[in-house]
Amino acid sequence: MNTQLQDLVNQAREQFAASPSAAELENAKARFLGKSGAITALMKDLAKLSAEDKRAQGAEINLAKQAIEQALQARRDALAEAELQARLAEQAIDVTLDGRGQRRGGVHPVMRSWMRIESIFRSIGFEVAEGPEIEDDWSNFTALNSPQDHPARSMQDTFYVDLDDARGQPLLLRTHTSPMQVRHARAHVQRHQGSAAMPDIRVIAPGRTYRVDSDATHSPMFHQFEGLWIGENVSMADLKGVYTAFLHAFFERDDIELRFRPSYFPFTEPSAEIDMMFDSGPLRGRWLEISGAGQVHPVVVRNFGLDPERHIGFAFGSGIERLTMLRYGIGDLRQFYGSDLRFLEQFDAA
Ligand code: 2U9
Repeated sequence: MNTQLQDLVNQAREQFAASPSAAELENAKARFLGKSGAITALMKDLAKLSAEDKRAQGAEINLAKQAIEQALQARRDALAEAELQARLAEQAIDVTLDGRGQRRGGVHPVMRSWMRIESIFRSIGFEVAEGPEIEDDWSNFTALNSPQDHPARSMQDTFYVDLDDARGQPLLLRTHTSPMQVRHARAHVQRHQGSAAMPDIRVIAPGRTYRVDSDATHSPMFHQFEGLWIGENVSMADLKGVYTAFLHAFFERDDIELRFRPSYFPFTEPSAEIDMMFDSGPLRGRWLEISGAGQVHPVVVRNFGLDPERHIGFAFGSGIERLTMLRYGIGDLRQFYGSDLRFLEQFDAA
């Protein structure tokens, strides 16, 4: 190969080696082997030579062309290999790492209480009603004897939803599960319309509720359950009997005393706060507020579709977090919502 061709081959090798990517390598290739590349130009010049020189020169150019093609292929292979290695390094997994394993989940302490409450009340003949967390104004307030602009509404400052329902009523996050009780009671009354004697309404409504309230003992979202028993001869004495039986079962002990303190709720009259006291243990001798309750207000009974002169009964409402805190001796409500496994794991075997 003459020195001119040898120089060309060397130049090609250098330029290929200096091409850092496939695209740049293709540009370098075009400078030698492309339509207006150096080798192609030499081929064209052959036309001017005699047949003998053409053969000799042509053979040399072909040698040079083959050398350049070889160098090109070698560089292509090297670039592809480098790219593969880079990708492998980027996606490398350390197969010597320990596996993540599978942890067993546990039931949240508030849910444990919820489940206990349902099973205790079912065992004494109550149904369980659950329903929506977004309610309309009538079901959450008006049906429960808190008409619009009634000052009692401010006892339950609530979250309004930026929408009205189909009838133009404001929608809100329920402040208690009472609207579910109203719905259940109305359906019960309709189902037994026309029959000689209506079976008693006996139902609890557990669920998430919402209020504008936040400190160590109040959370904007909390769980409560409400109970309702309506019949023809159901009294506050029955309320005391039912609630005492519930507390004995819930805390799994009988040394619990109860007292009713007069109070006010728009949906009950008379109304009471229920306090309880343990006769032993660390909380011994302290009255603890545990629930609100009362005889269902005649306006509410009428909203069930019943005659309040004939149908009477009681309702109560208790916070599930509060009961859970007393059962396990938890001091701060916010621990329930912190998702701290060290806290939650303590209840796995409870
Ligand atoms: C209907 C009629 C009346 C339910 C009641 C309370 C008193 C009460 C609070 C206790 C702690 C809610 O979780 S809490 O903040 N509840 O004080 N609730 S009487 O009365 C009803 C319910 C349904 C149809």
